[in-house]
Amino acid sequence: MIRTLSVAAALVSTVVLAGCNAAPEAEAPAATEAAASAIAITAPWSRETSEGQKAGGAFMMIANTGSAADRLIGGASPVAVRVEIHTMVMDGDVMRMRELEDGLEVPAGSEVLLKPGSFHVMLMDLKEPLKAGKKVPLTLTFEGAGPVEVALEVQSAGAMGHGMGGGHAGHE
Ligand SMILES: [Cu+2]
Repeated sequence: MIRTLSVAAALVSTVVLAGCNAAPEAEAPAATEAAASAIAITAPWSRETSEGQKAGGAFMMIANTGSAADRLIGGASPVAVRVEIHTMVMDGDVMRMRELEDGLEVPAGSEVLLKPGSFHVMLMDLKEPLKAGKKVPLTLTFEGAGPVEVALEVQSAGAMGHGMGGGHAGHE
């Protein structure tokens, strides 16, 4: 009888110890990971800039495969002092860029295309010109999904993007 009890006590203490050891690893909730994987970015690209050009646009397709809307709220890149999210608006006969102060919504289960003449990410106060053929790292920050890293493929000056109806750059 006594013997049985001590075996039981030993088992209990083993379980408790195992529980203590496992505890510090229980961090990132699964929901965060699910949200992060709901955002998928395809064909991120940018256009080369000339010497002295202060800003450059970045374009891509952002898909949200999740069941909740997400929002692109900012970004960062080593080539730019800051990164803004812009849209184009008509001002009389002239199209002008405007910063989206509240970011860009990507509705649940849909895609938003960032392209020349429409929504785009703006690399502000470039530290160096963007050169065709180079890859430029860009971190995009989403309200739900958090930071998402992409590499912008820098295309030649006249490029309109891959397969978006604008044709490819004529040379190369
Ligand atoms: Cu812009």
